[in-house]
Amino acid sequence: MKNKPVTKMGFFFVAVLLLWIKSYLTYIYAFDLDIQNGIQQFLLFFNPLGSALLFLGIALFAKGKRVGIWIIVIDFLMSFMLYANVVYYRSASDYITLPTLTQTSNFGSLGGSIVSLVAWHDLLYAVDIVILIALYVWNKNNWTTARMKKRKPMLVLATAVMAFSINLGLAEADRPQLLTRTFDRNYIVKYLGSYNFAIYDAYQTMRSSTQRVLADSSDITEVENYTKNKFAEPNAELFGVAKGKNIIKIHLESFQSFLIDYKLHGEEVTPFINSLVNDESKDFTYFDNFFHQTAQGKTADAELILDTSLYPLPQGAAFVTKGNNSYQALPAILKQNQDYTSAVFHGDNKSFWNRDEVYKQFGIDKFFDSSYYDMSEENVIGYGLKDKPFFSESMPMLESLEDPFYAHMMTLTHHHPYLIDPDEASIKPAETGDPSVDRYFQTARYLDESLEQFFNDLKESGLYEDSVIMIYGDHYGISENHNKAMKQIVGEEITDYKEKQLQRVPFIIKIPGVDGKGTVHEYSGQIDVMPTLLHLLGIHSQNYIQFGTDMFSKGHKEYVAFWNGDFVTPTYSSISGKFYDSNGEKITPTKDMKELQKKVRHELELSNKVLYGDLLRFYKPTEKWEPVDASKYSYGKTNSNTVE
Ligand code: GP9
Ligand code: MN
Repeated sequence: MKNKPVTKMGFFFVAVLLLWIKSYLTYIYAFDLDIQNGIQQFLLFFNPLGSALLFLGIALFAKGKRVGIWIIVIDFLMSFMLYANVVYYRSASDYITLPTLTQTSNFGSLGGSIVSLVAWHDLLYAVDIVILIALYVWNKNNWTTARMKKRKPMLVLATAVMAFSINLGLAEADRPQLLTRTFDRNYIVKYLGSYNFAIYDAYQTMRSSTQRVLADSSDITEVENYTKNKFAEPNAELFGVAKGKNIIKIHLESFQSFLIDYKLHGEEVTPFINSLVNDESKDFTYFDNFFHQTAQGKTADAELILDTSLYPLPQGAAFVTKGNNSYQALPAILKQNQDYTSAVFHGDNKSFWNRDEVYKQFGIDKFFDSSYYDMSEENVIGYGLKDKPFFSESMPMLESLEDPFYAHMMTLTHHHPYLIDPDEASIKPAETGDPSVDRYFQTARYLDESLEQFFNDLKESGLYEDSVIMIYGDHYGISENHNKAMKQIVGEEITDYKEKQLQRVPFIIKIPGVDGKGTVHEYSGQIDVMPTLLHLLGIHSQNYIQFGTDMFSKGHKEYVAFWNGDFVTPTYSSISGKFYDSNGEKITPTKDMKELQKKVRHELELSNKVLYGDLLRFYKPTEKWEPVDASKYSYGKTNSNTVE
């Protein structure tokens, strides 16, 4: 029987089909992509098609029989990239990015073990290429030497673009702002595939390195002058009171201050947090005019602001786009000044928000990510580990840290869309008819209960008494898309002014040996936390590049700036360029107000410059400051999680 020869186009479609199947099987078997719904399932299957059509399609422009060679070469390159990711993933549970390729330390640590990471059955990754080569050899003699008519490859590329648009559209519907907010490599691979991820990564890296190349050491001088001038002298009574004390910093996910003392169905929503705020033992100080200052990077921005006293970037998360910058962050400063050990506890994948990269630059010694916790089904909801098992499983790890430590406990359950198992909900939902607003109170109650449980455990372990305990809300939980429901919750129209007022999050602190001040009404924001802590520990902060000021200082600056140039003060606010008095009435700005507006914008610009230009690499804050060596750190339970 005589076989019909395979045409060039036939050959192309076989290649597309094989690459498509191979990629899909790889996604399923080699990566742990945490597929949660039908759309994600479909996209995972669908996304290699667009990439295969696009890249292999380029080969169709070649002349004559070379079409076949080019298809094989491109197919080989794509397969090689896919396979390299598979091998890297086996060791790092992460995908290769350009910065990881250039950090020799990363691949250095992989080098020795690379042999142990490959297996004989990996040859299956080459099966399709062998098939293609065989097909090519058998059929090429039947192919013409002429170039194909442009119409065909153009049609293929147009189909590829269409497939990609459908892919991106569905991905955005399931996960809004997938590309602009730059959350997690895992998400991009899940939604768009590993080939598109590589392009996205290359684009981000190139953009970032141009900004970096254009900066030079003189750029930091203007910033230094500005922050030194803004600096507020420490409060002499409190300077150094917490020197060498353990610090336990608790992140309340999506917790807005309006929850405090709020009553739903006649019940307090967060009775435990309320008891700290209205503290009778007078241990705690609560700042009720404290604002979150985060932008698109949400949680990651809150972490950035609190640990570096820099503003978030207007686009994307600096944790991701500036994850390889040099930083002079709190963990490293505490280590270098008072030999602190730093640790982050969080029941989510370590690569979320690029934490496993940026934490190295912060000098964070240990990162207890989801690989350290029991992530079985009953323990997990929404994004990750439920807060109650999170806190209880964290206890032994917390106790294992060497003193003094700076420990950051990051909760997660009280996160949009505020899912909770019915048997764990101890308060009825609100009744606005907007499901996420209604459930917001239930997960807040759950968080409150988990915090009480953690406090009891801390007391039992003996860690409570002598530690600084600091609690903060990371960002809003109810966005302006829910203003209709929020009107019912707070009992008034959510105007632009009111919306800004709702950006308050709690800041609550206990300093051992110091009486709490009850509720303090001073205006402050997340940017002020780092200098405040440094001064409590007896470390002068004026030499570090910081945009905030010590909240306990008499010279504390009472304006809170937001990434877009808005700001609030105790007497007036500026929102989208308009000015309001403290009753929310529009006012004509005075000269002073306009001046502050200018100053705020300038301040934000300087902070952005630091991040865009990676300017801290040029700056030596103190004589003995040693730049952080990222190669000393690695995270995740499978790796050695130590710094020494
Ligand atoms: C995920 C968690 C949530 O690890 O930090 O991030 P968010 O969506 O709040 O930025
Ligand atoms: Mn968050």
